[in-house]
Amino acid sequence: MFRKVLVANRGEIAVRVMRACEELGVRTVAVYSDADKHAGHVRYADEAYNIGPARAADSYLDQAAVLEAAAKAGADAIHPGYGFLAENAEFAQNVVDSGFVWVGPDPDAMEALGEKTNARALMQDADVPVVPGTTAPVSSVEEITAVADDYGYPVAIKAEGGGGGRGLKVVHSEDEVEKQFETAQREGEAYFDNSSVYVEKYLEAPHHIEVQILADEHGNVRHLGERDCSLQRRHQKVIEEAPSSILDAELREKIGEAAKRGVDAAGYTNAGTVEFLVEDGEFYFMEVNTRIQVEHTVTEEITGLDIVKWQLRVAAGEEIDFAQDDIAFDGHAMEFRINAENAAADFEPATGTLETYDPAGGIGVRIDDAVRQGDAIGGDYDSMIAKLIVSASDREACLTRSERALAEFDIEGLQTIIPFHRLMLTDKAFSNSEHTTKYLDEAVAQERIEEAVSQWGSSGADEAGDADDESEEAETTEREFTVEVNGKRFAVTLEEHGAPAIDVGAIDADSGGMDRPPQAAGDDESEAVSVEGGDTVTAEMQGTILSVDVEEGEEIAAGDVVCVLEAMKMENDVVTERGGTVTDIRVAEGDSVDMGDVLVVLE
Ligand code: MV4
Repeated sequence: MFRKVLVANRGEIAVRVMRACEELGVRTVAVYSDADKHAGHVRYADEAYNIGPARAADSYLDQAAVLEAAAKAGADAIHPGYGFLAENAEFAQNVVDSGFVWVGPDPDAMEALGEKTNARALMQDADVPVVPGTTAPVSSVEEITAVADDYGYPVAIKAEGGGGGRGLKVVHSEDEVEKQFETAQREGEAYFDNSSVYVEKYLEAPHHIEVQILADEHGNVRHLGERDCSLQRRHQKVIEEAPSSILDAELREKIGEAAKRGVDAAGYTNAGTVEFLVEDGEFYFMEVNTRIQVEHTVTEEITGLDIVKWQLRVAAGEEIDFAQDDIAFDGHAMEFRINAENAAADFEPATGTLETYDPAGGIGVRIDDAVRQGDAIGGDYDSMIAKLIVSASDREACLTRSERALAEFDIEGLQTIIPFHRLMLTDKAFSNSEHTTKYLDEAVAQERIEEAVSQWGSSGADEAGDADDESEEAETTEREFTVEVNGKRFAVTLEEHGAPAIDVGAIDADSGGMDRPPQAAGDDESEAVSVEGGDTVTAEMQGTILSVDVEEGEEIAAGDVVCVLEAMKMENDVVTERGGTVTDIRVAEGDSVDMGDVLVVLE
């Protein structure tokens, strides 16, 4: 086993990986951006290195800085978590070439599966059903209409480098083909630097079923069962569960074996997920995610296996010590992403301070998080505060226990998605497992969401920043300080005897005495989008412009969507708070923007 592992990530997944290291007797190294000096993963690690001198949101993507920290720390392996560099085959190869072990699949397998038509061809050759369509990029309108002639409309045009819904265009009739073909190519170029597209028959109401697999370097491949991730909003998973209610034992066995055949053919090692669309009892390969996923937890709960520990063991060359038949699926588990989002306002990200953070507990409840009360939320990174994972003997018991756990979960100071989860637990389609991937986007009424938020929403969401009212005279003068020496972090405790409490200004009573970085404190801005100087719309976070939805000279009204900003895999509608005439558009599709950048000027 390794001696020391660097985790090239932040937040709950970094802590999740470090917990596995701890149990394996492996020392842990964190990297952090300036915005994250006091973040949970930094607090958890044995040592931590600053890699974020410039643009905070980009720090975790700075390959050279990560490798330099690993060398300084004397780490022998790098775990990428999910997001950031996790599916970057080139980085994986750089890690290996720099003499570290990559805790993930072979870089060549990552590359082979990252190209979608390549993955489709590979799966088809391995006898894994794929959605009918092309297994090579298309270069003409005729190739697209040919697919439609064979299988009928609608068809989907997808970007070769795509995934997560970006670069996906649905075509309902022949006269739309040319326009959507061009749009898909343009989007592929803008988001993935690759204008190649391919075509599939479009399934209208599929379930999203994904199979967890684990493979070692000795030729052993296992599947750890499936997860149902059909409850999604605009391609963002909201609730995930295992097992899926729509598979019977026979289909489960078939889809599990197909996933194993597919990754085996790709020479895959480590953990991974094979995504399928399932419709009318048939399953079709969609894509492979070559990383640990957010929702791996529900599989761990029903199998009793620690997937992250197995990632580390397999990467260290150990052999899987259980047979496929040894894996039992026990009970039912659901994961609820606890996002800082106002579901009633189109799920816009909420920012503020965790005035109260009191997670659920008790039997069947697991919390994966990296925050504590007093932390500032929002702005720099994605909006996930924590994951609540509930397990019970069967789905019905799991639903009941989830209601209990979500009612217990107390977050004050900013709005969260908890009211929406509680609504789903009372929802007939969800509780009967009738929901498909279309359900959230098309069939949940806005009034029901608004009602849920007013019934169960957080208080104090609009009063963030009044921490002064709550600060009291500290009884002890012992305080923790963080010292950074040559880019390495040390915790220091200072005690001053017989002196009054040190006045630390903005620090609130519950924050444990640790100051927070000013750029991460959302205490003067509880809205996701701000209008500064009364006539500009600015970016509230660093990201990429997916689309510009207004034109110069256009009259727009308060609440109109100005553009769509992608940050950390989230698509965010940027809305204007006041109406006016668009006089200047400062960004275009595909542009990178920083927090505070002006997007559009109004008059
Ligand atoms: C599809 C599809 C139906 N038919 N492909 C969305 C994410 C991207 N990875 C692929 N996606 C889809 N591809 C065919 N041929 C429906 C979707 C889809 C979807 C898939 C999984 C979960 C949620 C979804 C929501 C909308 C569309």
